[in-house]
Amino acid sequence: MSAPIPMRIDVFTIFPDYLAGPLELSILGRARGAGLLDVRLHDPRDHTTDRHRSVDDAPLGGGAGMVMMPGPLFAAVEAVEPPRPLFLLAPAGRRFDQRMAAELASTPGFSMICGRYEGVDQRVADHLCDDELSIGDYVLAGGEAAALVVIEAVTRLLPGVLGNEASVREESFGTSLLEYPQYTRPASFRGYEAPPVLRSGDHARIARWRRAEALRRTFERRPDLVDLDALDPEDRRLLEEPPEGAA
Ligand code: JCQ
Repeated sequence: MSAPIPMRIDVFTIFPDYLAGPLELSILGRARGAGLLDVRLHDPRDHTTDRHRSVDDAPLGGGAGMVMMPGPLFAAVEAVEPPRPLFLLAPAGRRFDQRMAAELASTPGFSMICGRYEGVDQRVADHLCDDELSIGDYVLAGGEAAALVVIEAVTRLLPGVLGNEASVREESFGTSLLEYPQYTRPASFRGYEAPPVLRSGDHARIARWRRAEALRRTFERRPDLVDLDALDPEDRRLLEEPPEGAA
């Protein structure tokens, strides 16, 4: 097999060093080394025109804080014509989730702009970006940590990145279930016992137990993920029957 074309992700950030370290390590470092991932960092400060290389200015109309200027961001993007869609990372964006990670992983690439300070000139969202993306309902100091989250969630889904492709398949069986609890040796640790079923050697029983635990946990912790009416009869039975090993 010939080498695949790597997924290309362009990131526009005034702190490229923030991302450079993590991109060298673990899964991201390996994916890049294997030619599966091509991340390109661009600094809007390299596209400033004034003596101070300014990327932000006071809000029009007054008020506290600083706003990222459109000029350096437009110029940085136009200098490379990065892969699209181009996303602005912002708390007001569309929520990034596993489904979007899988969708993006199936494309040749995409790009992200990291906002900083109190915000970004609205014309960047309106006339430069294709969409706004949020990784959750909290406010970061800037989009860099959010960009890293998106890059990592997408990269681990790229073919050839994880050693064990089965683990990606397995975690998505029934796409939206939480995982069953995992144990390793020792079976008894400080008097805390791993579930005996896991040492039974009965693989069908173990599979049933794991499925039941995944269902039970999801129902307890994330009822929003479970559509009881859509459960298949076997899953419904597993969810209704008392936990194995219960008194
Ligand atoms: C992303 N969830 C939170 C912070 C303004 C574009 O304007 C802003 C961008 C940020 C950085 O992103 C986040 C974020 N998803 O805080 C403020």
